[in-house]
Amino acid sequence: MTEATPFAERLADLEGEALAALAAVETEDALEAWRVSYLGKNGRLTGELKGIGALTPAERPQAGARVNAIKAALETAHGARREVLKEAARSARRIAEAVDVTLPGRGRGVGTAHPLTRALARIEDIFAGLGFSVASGPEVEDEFHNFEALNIPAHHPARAMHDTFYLPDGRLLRTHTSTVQIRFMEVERPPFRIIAPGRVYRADAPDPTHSPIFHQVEGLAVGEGVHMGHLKATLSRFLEAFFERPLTVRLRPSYFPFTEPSAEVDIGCFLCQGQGCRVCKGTGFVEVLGCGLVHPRVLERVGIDSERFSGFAFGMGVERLVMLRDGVSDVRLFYENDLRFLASLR
Ligand code: 2NM
Repeated sequence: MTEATPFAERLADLEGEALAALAAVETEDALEAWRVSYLGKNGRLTGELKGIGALTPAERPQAGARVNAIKAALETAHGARREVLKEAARSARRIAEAVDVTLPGRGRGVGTAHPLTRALARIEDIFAGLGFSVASGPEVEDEFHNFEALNIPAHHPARAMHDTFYLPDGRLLRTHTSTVQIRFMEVERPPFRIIAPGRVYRADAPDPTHSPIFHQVEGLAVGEGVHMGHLKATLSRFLEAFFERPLTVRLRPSYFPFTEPSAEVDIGCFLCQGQGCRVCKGTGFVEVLGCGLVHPRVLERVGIDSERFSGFAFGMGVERLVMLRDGVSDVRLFYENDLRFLASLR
């Protein structure tokens, strides 16, 4: 039998069509659909195998052999196509997962201390250079250490509920760190020089210049013959070191219950060189802290002989000093944890 029978021709067409379709298969799903369509139980080639029964007995062996040969060829082609697709998938994954080792790394942000923490450390350093050591004490206090011992009488406006946070048991959150100095003087004898840095609390509504929590550094030096000259020299040295420039320092008479005499300390405005600007409100001077000679009653209250000893004291707001030095216009920025602000300060 040399002439192609219709059956043989159909088989040849089927094989050609199957191989062409296989070459167009691009996905694993399409490959499986192809296998089911040609080689599956109800597939086209299986259908031809069943059709052999309709041929004459003489034609059957050759036709059967032909179907089996095509089946083997299609199976081989299917296996080869599967390998091609798998390799293409592997290759695509390699490209997708490739690491470009030439890319610059993502920088790790390096943390720093909070600007107020840095300012406190700087202030402590400067005063250490002037012979002061650091004292500390509790933030929850009693009325004696916060008011009475400081010569602030029972009905003084500073004691009012609207200025002071009281606890239900009558204790309070310290409104200044003078409490620490009272506690220090209760147990130590002069001469001494100390500063008391720390958090203080006042029942103020927050605004650009008020925060219910802020930081103070109060100072105290007690000895024989301590006078206003020592006070002014100490504060001038401190202020010029802190602001890192020569300054005009002015003491202006004032009043505090715990010092006599008392003074406000002004510095010549370094923004306008005394010409008058928004910061100094046209006066040429900016108030930076309060000070005075410790009231004899305060010394006597803690058992220090005010005939023999005298002392100077001062108190400053740390936020206020940093705001002036670094041009910060709102005290609340220190507590909002906005890194754009915090990292912008030196
Ligand atoms: C200030 C102003 C003036 C002060 C007084 C004392 C103490 F405890 F010795 F009496 N400590 N700090 C004082 C004096 C504080 O702050 C504006």
